[in-house]
Amino acid sequence: MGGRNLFFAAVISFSTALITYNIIISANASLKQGFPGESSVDPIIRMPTDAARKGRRRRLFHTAVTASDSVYNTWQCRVMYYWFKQQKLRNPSSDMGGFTRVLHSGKPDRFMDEIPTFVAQPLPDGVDQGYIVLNRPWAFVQWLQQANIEEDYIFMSEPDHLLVKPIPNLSRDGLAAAFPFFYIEPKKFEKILRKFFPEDRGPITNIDPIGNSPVILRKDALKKIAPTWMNVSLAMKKDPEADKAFGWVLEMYAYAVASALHDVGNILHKDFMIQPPWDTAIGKSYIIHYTYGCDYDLQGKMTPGKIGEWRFDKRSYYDWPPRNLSLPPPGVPESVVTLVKMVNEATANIPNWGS
Ligand SMILES: *[C@@H]1O[C@H](CO)[C@@H](O)[C@H](O)[C@H]1NC(C)=O
Ligand SMILES: *[C@@H]1O[C@H](CO)[C@@H](O)[C@H](O)[C@H]1NC(C)=O
Ligand SMILES: CC(=O)N[C@H]1CO[C@H](CO)[C@@H](O)[C@@H]1O
Repeated sequence: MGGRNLFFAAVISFSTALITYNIIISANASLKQGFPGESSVDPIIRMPTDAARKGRRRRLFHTAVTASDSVYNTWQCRVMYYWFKQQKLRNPSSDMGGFTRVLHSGKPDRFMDEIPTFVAQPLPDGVDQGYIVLNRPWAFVQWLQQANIEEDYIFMSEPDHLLVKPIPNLSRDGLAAAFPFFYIEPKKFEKILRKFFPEDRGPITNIDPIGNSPVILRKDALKKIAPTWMNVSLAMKKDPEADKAFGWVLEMYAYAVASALHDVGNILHKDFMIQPPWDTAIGKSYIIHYTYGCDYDLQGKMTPGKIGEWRFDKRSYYDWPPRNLSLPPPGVPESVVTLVKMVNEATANIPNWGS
C-alpha cells in the first residue's frame, strides 16, 4: 500500500516537472521567436512555435518600440517590455510574436540582455534639425533592412504604452489597424498637405488621422512606407509652413501621408488605446498610453493644468522613478489607478530597478 502511494507520488511529481519543463521551453521559444540576431537558435527550440496550433493559422506580429538611450526612455521601455511578456504569457496562442527595442543611439547599452534590442544609427549631425523624433523613421528603415524579422506583421508601439491585454492582430484584408488621433486633421491642413500628397493621389481624406503608433500592419507594407515616411518627415521639416503648422506632431503627419502614398488604408480602432486622465475606463481597449500628466486633489477631483496634491506624470521622472509609487486617492478613475498599479508591479519585479 505504502509502496503504491510512493509510486504515484513519484509519477505525479515527475509529470508535474515534465509539464513545467515544457511550459518553460515553449514560453521561452515563443518569446525568443523572431528576435534579431538569433538566427542561429537551436532548431529544436523553435518547434513549438512553428507547429500550427489547433489548426488555426496564426498571424503573428512583431512588436517594435523605438527609443533613445536616455534614462527617461529606458525606464519606460523596461516597464513596457515587462507587460508585453506578461500579456504574452497570459495567452500563449495569441498573435503576439517577438519584441524589439529599436535603440537609435548608435551604440549598445546596459539593457541588451534584459530587452531584445536592435541598435540603429542616429541621423547624421544636423539632419534632424533639432527635432530628435526624426530618428524614429530612420531607425525603422534600418531595422527593416537589416534585421531578420520572422513575423509577417509589425506592431509599432512606444515606450509609454502599457499593454493591459494580449493584443490580437487587428490588421486584416490588406488594411492596417491604427488609432485615430483627434488632433491629426488632414482636411484642415489640406493646402499644406497637398505639397506632399498631390491632387492626382486622390482626395485628402485618403490621409488617415493617425501617427505611426499604435499601428499594426503587414511587414511588406511597412518596408515600403518607412523610407517614404523618412523622406516626407525631412521634407516637412524643411518646409517652414509645414514645420510651423505641424510642430511636435510633424512626424505623425508624415507617417499618415506616407501610408496614403502607398495606398495602405487603416482600420481606425478607437479601442486600440486609452489616454488617462481623459479616458477614465479601460473597457475593451488594449493599451494605456500615459502621455498626459494626471493631477488630482486628495478628494479625487481632477485638477488639469495645475499640479495636483496627488500626481503621476512620466515627465516627473527624467531619472528612475522609485518603486512603489503612491496610489491615487479614492475617487480617481480606474484608468489612472491601473496605470500606477501596473508601473508599480513592473518596477517591483524587474531586477536591479534604478541601476
Ligand atoms: C527619398 O528622397 C531621396 C532624395 O530626394 C530620393 O533619392 C529617394 O528616392 C526618396 N525615397 C523615397 C522612398 O521616397
Ligand atoms: C508601498 O507603500 C505603502 C505606503 O505608501 C506601504 O504601505 C507598502 O507597504 C509599500 N509596499 C512595498 C512592497 O514596499
Ligand atoms: C481583427 C482580426 O481579424 N483579428 C484576427 C487576427 O488574426 C487572428 C489569427 O488569424 C484571428 O483570430 C483574429 O480574429
